[in-house]
Amino acid sequence: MKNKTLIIGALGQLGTVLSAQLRELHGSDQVVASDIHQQDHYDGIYEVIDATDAERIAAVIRQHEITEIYHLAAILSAKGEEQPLRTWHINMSTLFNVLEVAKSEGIKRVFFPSSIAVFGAEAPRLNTPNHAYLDPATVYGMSKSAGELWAQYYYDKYGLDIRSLRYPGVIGYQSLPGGGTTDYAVDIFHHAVRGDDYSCFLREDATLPMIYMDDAIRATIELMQAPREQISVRTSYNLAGLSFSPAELTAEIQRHYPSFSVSYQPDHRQQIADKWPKTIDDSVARSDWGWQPRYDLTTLCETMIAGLRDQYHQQDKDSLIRA
Ligand code: AKB
Repeated sequence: MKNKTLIIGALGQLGTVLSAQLRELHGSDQVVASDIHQQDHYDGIYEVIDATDAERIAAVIRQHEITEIYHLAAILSAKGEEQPLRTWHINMSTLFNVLEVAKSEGIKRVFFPSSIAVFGAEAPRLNTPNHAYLDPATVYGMSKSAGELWAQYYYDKYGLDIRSLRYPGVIGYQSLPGGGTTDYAVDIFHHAVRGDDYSCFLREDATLPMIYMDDAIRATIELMQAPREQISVRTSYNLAGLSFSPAELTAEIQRHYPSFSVSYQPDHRQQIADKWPKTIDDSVARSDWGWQPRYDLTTLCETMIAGLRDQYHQQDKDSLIRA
């Protein structure tokens, strides 16, 4: 039987690109994208799902005979701190809904994204190992680390084939991140390509783990396609792409835009970044299912700039046509 996939949170930063990629891989009729907002012009099958509503998830699963779920909906690190209890409630209730519905509807495989936010002050900040002590300092990180344990629990207790990655900051031109500590690394490109200066909310030396979108999507699909016996981690796999500081990223962008100027006004997000790893050891993912990133800082910058230039160029053309 063919897989039929449901993506929850398909309009988010990762979901936008993952949905398109899965449609390309499996065919548009095999992928159901969903999010909380109504979409009038969506390029594929689309359903409105508020993931706090378990009944609605179950109804869509039955209607489309779904066999596999990617549950991407969550409130991220920086935004989550504005309303801690609401963040906990949304991140956990949506996960429980997916786990319970997956169990009762006999879903074959579930993907649950975790994050480097699960690490806190007690984990080594350099080459942070997969099995480091977890003491997250944000509600988002707490919800991801609790979620990882629930993933393990559903696997052990009910045999649910749930798989997970601890994403670093994801950088892509196709979609915007919303409410994360690593968002600066996308914003900065938009400013550079538009010819604007940029004010960075992290310190210039705030090195963090990041990954280019194509690598993040490929890792997700490779993990989901790996044979079951190759998956030794049922909490979540560390995933590394590259690591850099805002100053290093700025210098690389300035090779393309020499007059691009960045100032640094660290805010509350710097305190979150201060507790996160600088570099990640993803050797378990590499040895279990062959993970290997492809993008370094040079290729990431070239690809981001080319993608955004095209996008802004197209927008300018569209607005000329409308005028
Ligand atoms: C965030 O900054 O909150 C996210 C993440 C690293 O999980 N991008």
